Amino acid sequence: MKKLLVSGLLSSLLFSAASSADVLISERFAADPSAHKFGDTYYVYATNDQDNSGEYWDSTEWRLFSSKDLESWKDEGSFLHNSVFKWADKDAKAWAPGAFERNGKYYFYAPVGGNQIGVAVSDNPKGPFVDPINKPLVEKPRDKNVGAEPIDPAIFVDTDGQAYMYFGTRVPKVVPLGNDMVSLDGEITDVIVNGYPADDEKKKYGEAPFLHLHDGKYYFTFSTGWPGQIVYATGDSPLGPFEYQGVIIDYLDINTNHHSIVQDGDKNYIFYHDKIKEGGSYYRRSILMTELEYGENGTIQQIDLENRYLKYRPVR
Ligand code: FUB
Repeated sequence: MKKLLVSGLLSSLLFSAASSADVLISERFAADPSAHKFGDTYYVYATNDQDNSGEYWDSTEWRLFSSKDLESWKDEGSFLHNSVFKWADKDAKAWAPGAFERNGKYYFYAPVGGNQIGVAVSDNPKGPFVDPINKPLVEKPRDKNVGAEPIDPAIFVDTDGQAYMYFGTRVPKVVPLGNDMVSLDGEITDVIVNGYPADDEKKKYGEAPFLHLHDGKYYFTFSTGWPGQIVYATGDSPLGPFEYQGVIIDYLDINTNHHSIVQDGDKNYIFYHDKIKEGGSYYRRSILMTELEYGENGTIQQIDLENRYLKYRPVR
């Protein structure tokens, strides 16, 4: 009897650990999750690693996944090809996207190749998307101060309605967007992060910026490089400056990392990629998600990578 009780307790403990553990959102290889909740559905816009050459991130289309409950996931297919951008090179690589919903329209921000970011719009999160401006939203060398590579766009809209796009490698960049969400409304400036761990180049900004607001503080999160930790810095304005705080996801056994955060009521979730699935590699990555928790004084608790319980459940 005592034994039964103990094993019952153990399995319920295991079950509750599993329910907050890492969920694999697809059996397909995909990366660079831009996760959102639109209405009652979660969507993840992603880089399509399954169909690249296996030797580089050279897919030319983006993939979409959806879920009603964050437990079971549906593959919505390759919903957008770079050919939607008529000005783009036909072999231009479809890299880490961003997305945003505003006034019933869905905006998709996409690095095409390493020098341009395009924007596409749709009435439906699954598309079809069209290019409303017929030119890159950001382009090197057309625009000043885009940095080494204008890639990895992420959108944040502040409480006053002002939208910002974060992007860039090696030096993080930010630019205000117009109310139409498809024009720039100011200069591209550098995002300043102070207080990095003492002179450790590896801890500095690499790529994959993201911004969110929690309890009145602005959290600037990013990957520190190749390989990268996902770290966070906080500030009093979406434009910074930010003060380095610590690590959210430590180095994984892979040369890139890329994340996004979904706020859903009082729950928060982090989506990221790893090469954890069988057959995985630097170019064949898998998207995972888990709960993100805040500690005291607005700290973010580091994700426990030792005890990941991986599961994948398709929508039937
Ligand atoms: O998927 C190609 C590139 O790898 C992304 O743009 C980076 O963020 C890195 O994840």
